[in-house]
Amino acid sequence: MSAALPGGPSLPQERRLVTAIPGPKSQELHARKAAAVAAGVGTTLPVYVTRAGGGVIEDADGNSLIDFGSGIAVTNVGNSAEAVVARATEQLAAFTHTCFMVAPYEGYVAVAEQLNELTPGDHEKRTALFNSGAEAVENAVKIARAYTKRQAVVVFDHGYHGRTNLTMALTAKNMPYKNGFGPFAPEVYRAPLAYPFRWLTGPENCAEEAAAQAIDLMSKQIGGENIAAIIIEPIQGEGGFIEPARGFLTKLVEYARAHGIVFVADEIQTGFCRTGQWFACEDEGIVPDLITTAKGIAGGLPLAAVTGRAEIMDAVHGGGLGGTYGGNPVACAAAIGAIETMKSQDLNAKARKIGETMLPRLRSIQEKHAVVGDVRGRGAMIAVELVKPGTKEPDPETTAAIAKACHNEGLLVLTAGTYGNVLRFLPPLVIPEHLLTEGLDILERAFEAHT
Ligand code: PLZ
Repeated sequence: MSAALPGGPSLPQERRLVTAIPGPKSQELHARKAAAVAAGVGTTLPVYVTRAGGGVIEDADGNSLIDFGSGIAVTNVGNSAEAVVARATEQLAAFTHTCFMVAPYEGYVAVAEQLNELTPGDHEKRTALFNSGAEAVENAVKIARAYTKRQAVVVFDHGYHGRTNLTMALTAKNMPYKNGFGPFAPEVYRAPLAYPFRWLTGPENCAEEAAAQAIDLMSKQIGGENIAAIIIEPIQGEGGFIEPARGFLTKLVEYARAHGIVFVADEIQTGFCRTGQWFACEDEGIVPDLITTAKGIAGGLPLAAVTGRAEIMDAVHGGGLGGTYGGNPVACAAAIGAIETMKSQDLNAKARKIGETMLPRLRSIQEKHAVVGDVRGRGAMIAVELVKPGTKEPDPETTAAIAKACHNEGLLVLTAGTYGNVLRFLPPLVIPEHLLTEGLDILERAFEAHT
């Protein structure tokens, strides 16, 4: 093993290309990957990482790339953030695992207390911890079913909730998530989403019309009294950073309240300061009954949670929730460090500032390039949707070409969307301003070269 220097915030905050992307060492590692790792596990950009921190990722060839991905909205506090490293290291040396269900420890309880306090609503709450986002969503369904004694679950077009069997059923997109992996879990119903850019009658009445259709589906096809949970991302992540038209979420909450349905906000991608607020549903004053979190919660360590109304959470019989690793002590220590960092560095303000820098630049790109159909997002969760000029026909080819051009220039960007035609930007919230600007310059040049 090579004695790698520590990454984290002390890593030089600069873009530096010393080889083609990917360089020879990364290519060599990628050949090893092909021979050793299952082919189904894909890679967006095969540069093999040695260190990361602040707004950069360093690779095995000594290249330093600007990070506009945060490992899919995970390293909101940056990679190897100081407080995360300090607390997780201390915990590693004290003990690594006892299993909370066997012999408990304070870190788990402390994370639950923090989540109960930080999530929307001042009602009494409880939290249960898990390992991944999908596991949190599955458990939210279990809890809602136990509480309501009903079975049906309502999700939305373009929604993403995970890759396990139940969450595949909840996820909308076939390729690559579901194709060939059925049969899927029953009692899952998909309703229309208020997608302003693609709503057939235009964005003006989108919220109202989409809500009416969703409510019609719930009342006529399922029956409100049979629905355990409505699960929705307040801003859809994998679906293409779709902000439901304002008013849509509120109408769903009203329907849920009127019919005793548990309203679940999946804030796995939107949570922890990503959108400039602790949780995206705060923006419309929505108080979910249950909220699922993961990703940004622990600065890169695997941790997830379901937090919600005490009476709902406590409806499950003793021993009904758990798992060997859920709320692992090292992940909990990291979460405490991450939350501390979000507070002390006011990462909500930083996320809003990132949005204020990015949105005007992207709108000016939109003015010059007709391929940009829509620019949208909140805080540091920003996207552009690409279409064939003059139409709304998705343009996944140009999207892929621009992403590749950015990668070649040392800017890591991700794509998303049901049609693969969305470029999404999720920089770490601690990214220095000069890297954000440089990244946007690279993106603009990529649009100039490819459209
Ligand atoms: N809910 C809203 O965004 C994970 C998926 C990447 P896990 N999104 C990234 C991929 O291709 O697998 C996600 C999400 C929302 C649930 C999940 C699932 O979280 O931690 O990946 O299980």
